[in-house]
Amino acid sequence: MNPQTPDATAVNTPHTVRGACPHDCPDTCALLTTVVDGIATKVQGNPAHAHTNGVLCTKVSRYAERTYSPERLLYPMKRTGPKGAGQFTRISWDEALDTIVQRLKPIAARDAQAIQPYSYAGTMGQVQGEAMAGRFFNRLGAALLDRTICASAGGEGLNQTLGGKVGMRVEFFAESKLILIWGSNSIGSNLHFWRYAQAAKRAGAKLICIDPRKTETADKCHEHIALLPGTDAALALGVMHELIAHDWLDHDYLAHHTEGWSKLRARAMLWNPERAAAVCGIAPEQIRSLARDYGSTAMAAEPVAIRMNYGMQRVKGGGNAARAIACLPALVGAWRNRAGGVLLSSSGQFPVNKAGLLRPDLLAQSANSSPRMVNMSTIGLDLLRAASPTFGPAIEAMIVYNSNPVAVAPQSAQVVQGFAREDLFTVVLEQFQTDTADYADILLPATTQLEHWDIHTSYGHTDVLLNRPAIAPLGEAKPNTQVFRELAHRMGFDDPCFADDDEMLCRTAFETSSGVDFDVLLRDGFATLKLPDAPFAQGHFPTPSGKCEFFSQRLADQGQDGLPDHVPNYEAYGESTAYPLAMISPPARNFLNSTFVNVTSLRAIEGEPLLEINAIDATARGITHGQVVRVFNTRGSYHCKVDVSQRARPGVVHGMGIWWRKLGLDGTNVNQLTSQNLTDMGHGPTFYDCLVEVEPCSE
Ligand SMILES: Nc1nc2c(c(=O)[nH]1)N[C@H]1C(S)=C(S)[C@@H](COP(=O)(O)OP(=O)(O)OC[C@H]3O[C@@H](n4cnc5c(=O)[nH]c(N)nc54)[C@H](O)[C@@H]3O)O[C@H]1N2
Ligand SMILES: Nc1nc2c(c(=O)[nH]1)N[C@H]1C(S)=C(S)[C@@H](COP(=O)(O)OP(=O)(O)OC[C@H]3O[C@@H](n4cnc5c(=O)[nH]c(N)nc54)[C@H](O)[C@@H]3O)O[C@H]1N2
Ligand SMILES: [Mo]
Repeated sequence: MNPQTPDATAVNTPHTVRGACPHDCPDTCALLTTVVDGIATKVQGNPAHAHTNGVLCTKVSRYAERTYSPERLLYPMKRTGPKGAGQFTRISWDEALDTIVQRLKPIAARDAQAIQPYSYAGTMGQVQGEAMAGRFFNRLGAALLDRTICASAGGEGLNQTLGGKVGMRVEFFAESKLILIWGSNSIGSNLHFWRYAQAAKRAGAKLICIDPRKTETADKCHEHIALLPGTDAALALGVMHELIAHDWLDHDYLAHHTEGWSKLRARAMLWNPERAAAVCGIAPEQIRSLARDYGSTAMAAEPVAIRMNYGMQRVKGGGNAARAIACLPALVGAWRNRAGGVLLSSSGQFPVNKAGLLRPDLLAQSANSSPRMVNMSTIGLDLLRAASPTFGPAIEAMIVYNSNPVAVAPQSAQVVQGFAREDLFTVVLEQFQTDTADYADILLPATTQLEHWDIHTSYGHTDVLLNRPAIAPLGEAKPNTQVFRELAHRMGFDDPCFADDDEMLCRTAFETSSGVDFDVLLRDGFATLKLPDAPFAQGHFPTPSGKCEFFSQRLADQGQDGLPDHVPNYEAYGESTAYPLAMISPPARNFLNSTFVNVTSLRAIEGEPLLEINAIDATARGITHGQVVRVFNTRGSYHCKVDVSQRARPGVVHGMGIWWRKLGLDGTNVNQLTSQNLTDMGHGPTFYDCLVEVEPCSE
């Protein structure tokens, strides 16, 4: 039975509409929205979708509350007060779009590269993400955006080792005998993976969590290795040393399916457990024990699996860390079993028709066929940069959608200074009046996932999901696609692709030859990619050599180390007396990056911006539980409440993310402290490579 009709919004009887969770999370859940008289009354997980299993996280089960929030932006507005003050007045769509075009046209006539799009993963949808926006900016010849803020170091590390964002299928973790949960707070950030891990645990698997923070996930694992931030490659090399020393190796797999084994072997032999442990700030026995578990389980022909997440790659050596960890399964032949190997991201497995969606060919019709690329992780620096022969023109216009850079980009003081520039023209497409929206000249109301079409891939499983609109757009909100369609029309861009509607864009995302059947998506809401169970059992890695590349010739050709190594943090623990604490700023469970911070019921659970600190570090500073503290370094200072907690190891503090600045205690958030230094690979941000000091607040 199919309760859906092609135009669900026109039906007045109660019905359910199949959709997809749009958020930046590996789980990409299938949603069922109940609609009564055109109002979404309930958002649930679709029980028919195996990975979702009918269960949503607390955040997304509040999606209707978020959608109907009285704070939703419902009309276009223009700024009436100073930048950042958040004072706006309602205008018509015509006035808003005409103003934008009048401002963009003269800039484009001089040099369209001065127009900077800025977007990330407010929605992960292929359509409301970059589809029509990409076409618009390509045709315009605007600057490109290097989309590095989340995963580029780990992604590049994986690419250089396995050949892409590929790996184990998530469902097979349920059959593993040993699971290393590495740099991942699965219960907080990847709940639907945790279900598979628990099934494995019930069947006798051992779970080991590798994370500086004693997370709720660490609480539920058999062991927890609380290493110092930015030391994961040292740990992985220490484990390799022990695997070699005890000959817990799959020599046949090494000989046939890996590249550079003798070189890696020599590198690993430099990392005995004592040396690695000293770098990681843990006991050598923890490394020996981890290697014994990993090596002996694999040698007993039992499956050993690693669930990495992006936690370990937000430091200088993030790419090397991901590489070192991704090498481990090949040493012991873990890939031979479908329940063995590693999963960081599955997104590389989806054959998305990016060229059809984004139409890079339109660049040829623009004034710049190869525009400059600006790194989103250094937007503070770049907004403050003057015109120069190397950079090109200063940034004159910012068009922000699906992102909240004023809150999420590093070194916020500079980001704020950049957005506050009087000569910068800023357009923000948003559902809510975020910190970034406060700096808009023109603020445009965006639809939510309940109000628009989209199609989704996932980075945690291998299903495609279709999202149909369940309700009509609220107020005058428009999908991102519609805004760019109308801007294209006003700019005089007449390529027929600008007339494609959203359902057509959904159909474009997967070509018929991809094996993804749109009729199945229309019927079920999801479709599973056809993939082998154990992709690398016989090698066949998508690398240039077809092997797991311990040694990467491509890296060596770039003048980099061809082998993974421990690359110390820019701001390594123990190297500064003024700033002796290493700060990480991991996600809060009830927020998603800075999304949901304004949902009252979720903010109530998180309470206030928090810094977790160990009792030893607190006592040494005269800090007591619940007190307001000042966290500071050379880049700035941030006030928050202190949680004297066992979750923090001595020497490491956790500034839980990512609050809206204006909802914080002093109008800042944790990114006031982070730097714009970049990772070894992928030009990524180094949010967790950050030394600070903490003191009690006098007032
Ligand atoms: N509830 C919730 N879910 C989310 C998000 C959210 O904000 N809230 N964010 C989403 C996003 S954007 C992403 S990219 C994904 C994945 O986002 P991730 O940030 O990877 O997700 P987590 O698994 O929460 O966090 C990573 C873990 O890494 C740990 N960590 C920090 N530094 C290090 C280190 O140097 N080494 C090691 N081994 N561990 C370290 C942190 O303490 C944390 O527990 O999750 C998504 N899911
Ligand atoms: N200190 C620190 N900083 C971090 C991190 C950290 O761990 N620590 N994590 C980093 C990571 S992993 C990431 S991915 C980034 C995340 O950075 P962002 O991708 O910017 O994520 P959000 O903060 O969730 O902001 C997304 C915004 O998009 C809006 N949005 C959602 N759907 C739509 C839509 O359909 N249309 C429009 N126009 N808008 C929409 C939402 O309302 C929200 O305000 O932050 C990074 N920043
Ligand atoms: Mo992310």
